[in-house]
Amino acid sequence: NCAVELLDRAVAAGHGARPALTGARAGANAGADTTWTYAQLLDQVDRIAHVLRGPLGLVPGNRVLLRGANTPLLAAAILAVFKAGLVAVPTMPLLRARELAVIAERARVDAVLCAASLCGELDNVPGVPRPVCFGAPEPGQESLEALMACHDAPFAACDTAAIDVCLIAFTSGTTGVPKGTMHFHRDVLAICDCFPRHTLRAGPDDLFIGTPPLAFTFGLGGLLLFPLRVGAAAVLLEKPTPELLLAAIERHRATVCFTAPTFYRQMAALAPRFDLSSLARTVSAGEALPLATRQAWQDATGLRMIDGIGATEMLHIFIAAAGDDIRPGATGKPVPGYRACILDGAGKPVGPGVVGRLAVKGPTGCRYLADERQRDYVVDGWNLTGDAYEMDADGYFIYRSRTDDMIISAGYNIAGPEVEDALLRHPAVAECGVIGRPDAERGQVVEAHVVLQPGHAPSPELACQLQEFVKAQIAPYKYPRSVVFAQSLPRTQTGKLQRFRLREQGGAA
Ligand code: 3UK
Repeated sequence: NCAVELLDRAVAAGHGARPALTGARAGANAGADTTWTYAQLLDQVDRIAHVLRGPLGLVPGNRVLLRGANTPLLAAAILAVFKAGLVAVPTMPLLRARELAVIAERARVDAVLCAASLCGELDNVPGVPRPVCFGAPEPGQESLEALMACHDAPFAACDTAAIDVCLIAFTSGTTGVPKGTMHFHRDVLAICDCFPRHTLRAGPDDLFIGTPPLAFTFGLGGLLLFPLRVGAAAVLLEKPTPELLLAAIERHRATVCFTAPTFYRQMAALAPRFDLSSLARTVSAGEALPLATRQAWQDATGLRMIDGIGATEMLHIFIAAAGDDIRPGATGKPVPGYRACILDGAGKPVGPGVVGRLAVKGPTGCRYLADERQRDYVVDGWNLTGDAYEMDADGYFIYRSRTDDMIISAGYNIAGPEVEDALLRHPAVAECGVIGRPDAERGQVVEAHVVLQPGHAPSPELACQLQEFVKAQIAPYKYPRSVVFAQSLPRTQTGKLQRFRLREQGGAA
């Protein structure tokens, strides 16, 4: 049982009095941080496990939908579901009724634990069980804490098998349709023994912090499973913004930070106002790390970014580089435990310098809830990630784009992220997203959606300047023939640009 390995063993080994999780509140309660030790976390987990198996009447294998901002109680609920032999179905706090209905239906959930403030959205979801609410429930809501108060005895963990499913994680939906991926108890432990040990080299004195929701396996690993596995502590931020994250790093003296490239971009600009001297390692994942962002972060903090590609299918990061292995422009090499290769359209490996489809194999590949997906994306234990990658002569893996996002214009293959990277070097550009817009003559044309830095205004002249700026850096045929100025870009809650939404929006200005 993975929860026992992560938590009960630590307490039994005398680690009980060490801090495990700190909840950093937002809004009016800012500053009222609470910290649970390992022993206190175990107590909360056991109480919730009793509630699940007792009053809620659940039996091993039942599925529990979880919903809430990153807080110690949500973390305890996830561990309790594991410990009780149930299956956690964590959902992103920003999901709306329509998306929740799809998840609840596909995962066939038997119970719901939901933060009181987010319960309203569930009223509109047909067929989900009535939620048990936590964190200041309102009159009429069933209160998890009230039920927990009646149980103070230790909970005897369910005797699960290594290959019992404990987690159904849904992808964050860069393409709009969330896909359910099933993971075993042993997978949860496997990720803890790969990236954090070999690449991050985390230890008990680390303090983890970051933004990804616990419902996103990037956050579940980085902010809960990894810290517990190495005996360290984590700070969970309820409503992170770049400023709040920087302030929390300073206040708690965090050493390891996990977030996505967009956050690092904004944090780099604000970093001089904070004391970030405690930070030792920062991890970027979720989407490609532009060179311009890597450089801005390094200039602001002196830290070399650890880039890592992970996927919900694989649970966590499987290609990365840290320290002297870092090669700007490349994601890195397979994390020990994983193998990776690049395949052509027919499934044959290609040589260095050729762009193809990334395939990975390791201790964690998933079972999809949908059979067709399993058939098309998992071949002989190798997971196709949907990414176009290339390997250099030294075996470093270089990201190009999502396979379906590759732009084909007048016969040329153009990777949007390369054009984005060029644009981000321009001082007027804060954020950008580059897509292929259908075009009668060229098939597709490169179109850049650009959010300007404060103090810059959209104009045809600036659009031309940006086009010339790109042509001066990369092969001129890649320049954006169309430039659209935007106030903001559509992103998932996990920080990923939603290119499909840019493609849906009307054409160029
Ligand atoms: C993209 C990256 C370039 C890539 C994730 C760390 O992102 C995670 O999982 P998802 O299922 O998406 C997977 C896809 O996201 N991607 C992620 N990281 C990178 N592209 N460089 C990167 N460093 O397209 C991948 O196929 O939402 C990330 C840990 C756990 C995760 N679930």
